[in-house]
Amino acid sequence: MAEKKKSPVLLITAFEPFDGASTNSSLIMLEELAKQDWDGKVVFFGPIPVSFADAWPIIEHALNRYPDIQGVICMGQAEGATRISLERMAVNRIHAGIPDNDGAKPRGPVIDGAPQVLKALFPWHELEESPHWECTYNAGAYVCNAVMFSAIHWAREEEKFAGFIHLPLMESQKGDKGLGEKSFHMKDDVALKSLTRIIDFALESLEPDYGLKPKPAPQQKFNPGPPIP
Ligand code: PCA
Repeated sequence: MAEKKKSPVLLITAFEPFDGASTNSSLIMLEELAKQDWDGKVVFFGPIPVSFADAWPIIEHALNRYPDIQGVICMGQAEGATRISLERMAVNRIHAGIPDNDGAKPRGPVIDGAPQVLKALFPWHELEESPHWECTYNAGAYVCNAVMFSAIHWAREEEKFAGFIHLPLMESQKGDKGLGEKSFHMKDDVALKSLTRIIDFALESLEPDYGLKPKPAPQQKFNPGPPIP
């Protein structure tokens, strides 16, 4: 009998390089993560353009291709970070300090009329502590924050889950002239092992038993009553 092909429940994305760099740590990690066996539960998608106009529509289009998808985790690079940052909130504000890869430098709300702040829907605060990751509360006001805000907004409407992870530079990026030599560089294998644990945790949190979503009420037993004479 042909086995039903598994459909993924979690989409993970990463960005292309930006601001004169030729690498992006999130894309390096996406490629490594995609080589691992996730039992068909995770789909990896990238590179996402560093574009205020195109990034979220491209991710949303990808999400719509998978009928069983429950959540999305977007990853981006944060030069200067010394740990993996599990972002816990996004602000409804765009304030680009540098142009995006389309040359745009917009300012204004991410989504008109939406709340000022949206909280990540993965319960990162319930993940065990590690020297390699931490919960953080400022995803900036550039493309990553805008994508995070849009992803959470989508997830709330669709009753799904969304989160954002910023990654430090990786050791394998040393020599990229578009990045600061003096910035902290994390060992690639440390980042990969940490992200593997973080994604496993995200998958656990999507299980109905974890309790993020109310369980469907048990079916009422239908009592047909005595037969009609
Ligand atoms: N980092 C940028 C955008 C793309 C990326 O990887 C940011 O933090 O907004």
